[in-house]
Amino acid sequence: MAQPRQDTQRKAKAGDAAAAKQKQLESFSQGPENLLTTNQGAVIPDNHNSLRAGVRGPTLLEDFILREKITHFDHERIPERVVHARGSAAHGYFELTKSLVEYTRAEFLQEVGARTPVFVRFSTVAGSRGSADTVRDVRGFAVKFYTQQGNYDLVGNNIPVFFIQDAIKFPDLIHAVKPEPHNEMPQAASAHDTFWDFASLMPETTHMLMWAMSDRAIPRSLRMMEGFGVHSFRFINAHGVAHFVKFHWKPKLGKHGLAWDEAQKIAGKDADFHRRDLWEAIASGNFPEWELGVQLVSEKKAASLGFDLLDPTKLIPEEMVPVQIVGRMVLNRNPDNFFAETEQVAFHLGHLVPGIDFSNDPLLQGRLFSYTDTQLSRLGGPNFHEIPINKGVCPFHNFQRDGIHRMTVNKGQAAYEPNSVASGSEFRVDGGQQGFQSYPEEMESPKIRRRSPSFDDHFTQATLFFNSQSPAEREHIIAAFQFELSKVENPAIRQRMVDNLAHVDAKLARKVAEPLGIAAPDAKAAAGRPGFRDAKFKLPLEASPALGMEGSGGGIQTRKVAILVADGVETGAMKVVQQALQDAGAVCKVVGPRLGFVSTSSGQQLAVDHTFVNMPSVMFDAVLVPSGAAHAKALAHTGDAVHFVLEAFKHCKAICVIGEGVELLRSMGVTDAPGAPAGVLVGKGEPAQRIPLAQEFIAAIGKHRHWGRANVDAVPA
Ligand code: HDE
Repeated sequence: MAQPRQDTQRKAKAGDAAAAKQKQLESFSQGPENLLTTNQGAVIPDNHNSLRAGVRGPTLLEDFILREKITHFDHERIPERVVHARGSAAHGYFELTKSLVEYTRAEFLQEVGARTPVFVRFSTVAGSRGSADTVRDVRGFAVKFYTQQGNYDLVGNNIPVFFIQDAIKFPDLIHAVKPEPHNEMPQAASAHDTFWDFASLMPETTHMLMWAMSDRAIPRSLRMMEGFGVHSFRFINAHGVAHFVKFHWKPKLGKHGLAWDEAQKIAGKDADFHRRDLWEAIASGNFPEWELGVQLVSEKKAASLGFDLLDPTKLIPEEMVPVQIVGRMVLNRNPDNFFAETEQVAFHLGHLVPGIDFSNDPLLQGRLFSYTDTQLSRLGGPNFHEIPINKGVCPFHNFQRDGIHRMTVNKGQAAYEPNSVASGSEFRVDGGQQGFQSYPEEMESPKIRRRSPSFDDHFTQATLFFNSQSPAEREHIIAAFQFELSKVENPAIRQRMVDNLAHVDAKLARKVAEPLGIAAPDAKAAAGRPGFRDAKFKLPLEASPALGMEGSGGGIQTRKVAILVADGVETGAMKVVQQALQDAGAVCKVVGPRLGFVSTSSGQQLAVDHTFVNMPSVMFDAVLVPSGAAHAKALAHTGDAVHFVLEAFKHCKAICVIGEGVELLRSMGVTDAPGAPAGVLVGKGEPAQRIPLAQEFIAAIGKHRHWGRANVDAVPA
């Protein structure tokens, strides 16, 4: 008979678990050593020619080698995820830095220093597998913890709220945002009629729309975005006492977004921008790291928040309930095989461990059904837990048997419980108190299809979010609404949307409406439409600074700096600045007119990493233009080089020019006169000035972007 899990096994060290997981995955990825064979092991004599009747004759049906190869190829695609199809993932570990013993009995959250292996998959939501990384969209942030009590999945997003309050609206939301069904356009974009039609008819989407139109939806890097569990979950401690908990991942590198124009250009120049960035950072030993934070709320406090924490369109402002940091997550290993790991990983909110439980959030409850169900069609049957990336590191036993793709060879006569014929003497193998215990919440209520009135406020937190942004971030939100709605062909939809926005902020709505060829926003018209609710629950704060991103710091670690060069470049000052940048963790690349070398002013050769065309400015965070008269003149006469700097200027990036490099700025109409635009540094390059210039440049890059920079709209890049 199957044995209950042994305590000793559960207490195995987390390090062993990580090694076991690694071994499990390695054994999966081993291939034939030197000879190609069929899947049955027959050595293939010739992998270039099929079996034919004569050198110019027809191919023979008996060529089992050809048939096996092509048959396997014909079937090597599986259905992509219905949402979150495009993803990138990495292995790593979670380390507890503060014990949560007071709140939960989950074993991996007890002992400070305990490490649990993790696999994390980031994703966009709407696009297909091959779509671009930098589209405007929510990002998935799904973490699988391989704990000694079983796998625990925290399947979250990079935005702490959601579009809808009830799972029954999810298929409608996704049908609206996906490419339109008659022509399958547009790909990976919400800027089209059906999305905004749905959104404008469902005012509960408003808070999430504010986030989706903010820079959160175009992250600079997956390594520079926050993650959220979104729903309220429950922690339950060893005494059965429960607290609501909201999960937060806080990136060490700060939270940063791209410029919208830049995001669109990157989508064409390097559709794998985020995937490459994550891969390269890990491959170069710059392991991304997040802190895990929790907001803990007692049942009593939950009742006094002023909004309902079961409503997934609401967040709990950090100023009301502080986020306590309890651990850190480090991603330190790239996958060995994209399909085997990133594609086949199966997340599910129902992968829980004792001590963590659900709440009655109606969106969460609906997700519980969906995730296993979708794997059945995506991964082809009920045995996907046996795929190495999904397999737990602790033993598991039950009497579930057989089915398509079953790998385990279960032995013995009994596949039922209770039984008396298996090797053990027990009749039952229930785990009792050591097993998963649901929170014994009292329930006696009528069956009903109705929203709670406590879900009726659709605007207060949308306003809070808007008020919490810096002036530049607000402008970005306005511009994003304008862009998206300008792509909506039906003016009635545009009108309905701005009417709704008038309930968030009158000025916001007015500005959004300005270029859209519609009437001024009409808050009253919005309020008269079906589905409109505006209960306006009072919040004890006007703004929550934690909701903005500008100035979130994080240093210049892994930031990419382009050093623009042409023949005649003077490298004395350049090398000092470059060294200082590299010492601070930045990655510098020399970008020139051609690959190979340029000659320096002293007749040396300087290696060129990229050309102005193959690695344009949107791939970099900052630009350095060294001195050298001939070089500066050549750059100023090279359209691609001028465009490079103009574009970096327009995207508000830090720019440092040395000596004659200023020619390039002048050719763009930007001068070095006092009051030069924010984040544009001009140095003469004399020896005593080099280090201070480098330091100023590092500080300017550390600000991420100089969003307030004047006159960027006038720049034709
Ligand atoms: Fe998902 N979601 N979702 N979702 N979700 C899926 O599961 C679903 C929701 C999230 O990297 C699917 O395996 C429903 C919220 C992430 O593999 C599917 C509802 C949040 C991922 C599914 C939601 C998420 C998914 C598609 C409303 C943030 C990618 C493939 C009730 C808290 C996981 C799959 C990965 C994936 C259903 C809403 C996050 C179809 C029905 C809210 C990060 O099962």
